[in-house]
Amino acid sequence: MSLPDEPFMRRALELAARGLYTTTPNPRVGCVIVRDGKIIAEGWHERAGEPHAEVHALRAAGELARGATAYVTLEPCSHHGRTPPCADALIAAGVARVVAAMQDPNPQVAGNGLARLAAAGIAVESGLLEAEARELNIGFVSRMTRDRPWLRIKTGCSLDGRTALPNGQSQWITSPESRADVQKLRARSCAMLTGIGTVLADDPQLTVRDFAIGRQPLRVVLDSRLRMPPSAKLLQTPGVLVVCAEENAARRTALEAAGAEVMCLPVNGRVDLMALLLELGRRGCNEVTVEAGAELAGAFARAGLVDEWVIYQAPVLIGDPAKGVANLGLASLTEKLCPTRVEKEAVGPDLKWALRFGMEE
Ligand code: AOF
Ligand code: ZN
Repeated sequence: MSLPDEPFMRRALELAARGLYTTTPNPRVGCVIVRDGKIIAEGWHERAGEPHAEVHALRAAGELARGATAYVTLEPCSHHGRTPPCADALIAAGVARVVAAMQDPNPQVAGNGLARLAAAGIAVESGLLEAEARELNIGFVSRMTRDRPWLRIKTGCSLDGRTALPNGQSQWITSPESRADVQKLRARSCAMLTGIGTVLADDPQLTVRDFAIGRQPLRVVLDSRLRMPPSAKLLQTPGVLVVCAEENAARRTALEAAGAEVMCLPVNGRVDLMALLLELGRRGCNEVTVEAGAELAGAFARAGLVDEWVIYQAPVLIGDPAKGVANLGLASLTEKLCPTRVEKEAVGPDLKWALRFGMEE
């Protein structure tokens, strides 16, 4: 692959990112078609069930696609899903060369798309800006390779790592800018997850409210003993799953009447976190964001299930005896959570940390 290819793939990645909030359960994919060093057509995947990125771009290119190069952020598909194979569409259009950023981790494709193009005599390359492409679809890659979503915890805290007063009050520690940024995390998530403690203390909605994305994430509440009140604000928007560890017919009926789906996934008297993530994977969840207190955050961390921890740290002090970020139950400092990658950026007056733990290659 030569250097001149890179700007075209960057443009394709930019187009792919336009689907950040809408493609779920499908990946975000962009495509540009280039002739004589110029972009003649662009496309991106917007919504599952609608045409893939390549099809949009090929339609825009028309006859000019013959002999052109297509840059795609994901290997063109070779299977009949909700839509026909993009590899066939590229072959039919007479494209001469296809450059992909990465292989499709979907086992139904997994190299077959590129192989089909090559068999048709098309020059095929893969791996250009692969890290960027994987990052854009980290949740899709997770679900395809591990059968479970990418699990992100979001925490808002003070400089001294406090998330709430002992009486539960937590609104607000971080700035409006941080809270607006959290709306973006929610919007890119397939599901938002919280615990019954947070529901009882804050009565959150966990919805996307700052902008319209045409859907709301599934809202999941871990509620071992089904204490969730049917009047909880969460239930004002459809799409709530309450997961318990103990059946209670009367409470189940009341929650179901309030519109919730109730599911029992017990292990040793608590909700089986791994079983829950596998269930969310089966439902097509790519990215799941946890907004919860120290107990649930700690439980995911102790189970080794946290892929990413996003912490909005406000420059304020709350002091003892306020609540901390997570109950990790460490016996020794050798057990402290050490991320494999750390990024930080300013968000308004706050500092946003993104700690990575999962799926490093
Ligand atoms: C592409 N280009 O733009 C996307 C692809 O049900 P379908 O037909 O939408 O197929 C979904 C699968 O196709 C998805 O799981 C992934 O493997 C691939 N997504 N492929 O060539 C695209 N969105
Ligand atoms: Zn396709």
